[in-house]
Amino acid sequence: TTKSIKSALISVFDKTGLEPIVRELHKQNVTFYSTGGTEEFILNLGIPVVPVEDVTNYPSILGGRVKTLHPKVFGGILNRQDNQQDILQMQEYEIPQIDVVIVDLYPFEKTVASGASDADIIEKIDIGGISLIRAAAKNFKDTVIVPSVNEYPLFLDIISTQNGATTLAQRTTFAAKAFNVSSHYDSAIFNYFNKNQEEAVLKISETQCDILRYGENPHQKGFFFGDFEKMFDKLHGKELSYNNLLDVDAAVNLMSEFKNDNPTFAILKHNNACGIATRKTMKEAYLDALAGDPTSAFGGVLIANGNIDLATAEEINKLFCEVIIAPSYDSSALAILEEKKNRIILVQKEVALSKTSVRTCLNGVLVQDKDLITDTKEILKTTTTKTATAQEIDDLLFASKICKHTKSNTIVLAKNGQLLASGTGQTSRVDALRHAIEKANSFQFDLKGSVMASDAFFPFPDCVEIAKNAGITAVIQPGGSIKDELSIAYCNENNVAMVFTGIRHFKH
Ligand code: 93A
Repeated sequence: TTKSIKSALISVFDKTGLEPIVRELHKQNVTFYSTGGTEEFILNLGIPVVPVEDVTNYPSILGGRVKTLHPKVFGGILNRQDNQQDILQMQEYEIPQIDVVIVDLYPFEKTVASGASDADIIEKIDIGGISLIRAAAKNFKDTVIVPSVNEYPLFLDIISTQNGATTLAQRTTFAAKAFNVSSHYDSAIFNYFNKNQEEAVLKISETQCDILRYGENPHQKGFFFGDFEKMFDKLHGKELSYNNLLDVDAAVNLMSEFKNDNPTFAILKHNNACGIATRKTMKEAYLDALAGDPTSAFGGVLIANGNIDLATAEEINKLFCEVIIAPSYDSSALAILEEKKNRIILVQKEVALSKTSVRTCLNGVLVQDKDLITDTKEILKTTTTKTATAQEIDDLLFASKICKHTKSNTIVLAKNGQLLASGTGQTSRVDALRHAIEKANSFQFDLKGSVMASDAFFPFPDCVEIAKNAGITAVIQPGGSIKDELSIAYCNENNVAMVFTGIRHFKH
């Protein structure tokens, strides 16, 4: 499985570091094939080289777009040396054997970063080079691929210590590097074409990894694989922690439900909303979000669906909070918010959120579509004789959006565009409801005329009964229990309106 190199095809954009390789291979009597600029470079070293044009009997055409793309070149790379048919065809078509391919691609990413014109960027999409890389890597049993300048030192070391020979293991390693180069290159091109973010993608990139201070707790290591800067401009504050990132994720997902609504402000703790309100001004929205649970708000993550002005910032400044997220800030507001050294201030950019979620499970991963259905007026089915009032419908939909982004089992209580309380992450729905009522009462909310949202159906009529007794007048839930009728009957007897959505919103 050890192969010695007798011929090399070299086509590199960046000629840096090429000379010692060419000289070493030349010492070992290797025949060189090369493209325009690289050929000139080798000739200038006083070393003979065969132009690819002489192999293909074809000039470089279309301004260099087609140089190496030819069966004589790819045949020389892709033929299997233990395949009789391949050997015969190599003779029949006079295809030269190519033992090593050395490529350095057109610098696509650098060209994009330089702010070059679209036309210049497109010309930097390497087609021939990437094909050479993939072909040689596919045929790693016979061919060595050196897919970028970064691999020159390793390759030089191998050929000079092993007399121009490579082992199968070494060629396999180079092939892996090659596909890393080609997949990274195509991802960069994808990102360029997708700059308007029409394709929201989940990206787990090993090149974009932030080492976090620690994981969920100080004794756990933590990393973030992703492009935070693509989604946020960080204006101020300390480094984001693992838990901050999770809260920021929960916050932007929650707030995406209220994007086009009146000023809306939410406060999150442990990935759940502890306060959220929609009002005429951002300051009112903040104050009513805070009123939802001023105790939990301490150290929370804050998010607004619109600009944060001075009046809002003055109120926020009274609270100790970890992170503030908004699409924009008045400069006077920023000046105040930046007074606290550690407070993290983020500008959320207009970037689409991935439509997929991933989490580890049993030494594997669970991947799923995110819950992208938002309950709307159109899907509501009234199941009771009492129909919900217009205000109640608004509140039911408001509560259901919060419910969708709260850990199951959950019950959300709301009134007049304000979260009054929620029960989150309980093992029983009754517990979630009891907890929510107790919480709302503890903050002196009057639950009379408030509404209740449930992330899943009621298996028994106990929840509607407890809700009614607390003053709740309208309920939204998916429905679908075999005992739905019991809950409906209770509501009918007690003048409660209930709508079904048909859509469950578990979040675990
Ligand atoms: O425009 S290309 O996609 N068409 C080709 O057929 C081709 N073959 C090699 N670009 C092509 N290359 C690239 O040319 C190589 O990847 C390398 O980056 C560059 C080397 O050109 P030169 O030797 O003329 O400097």
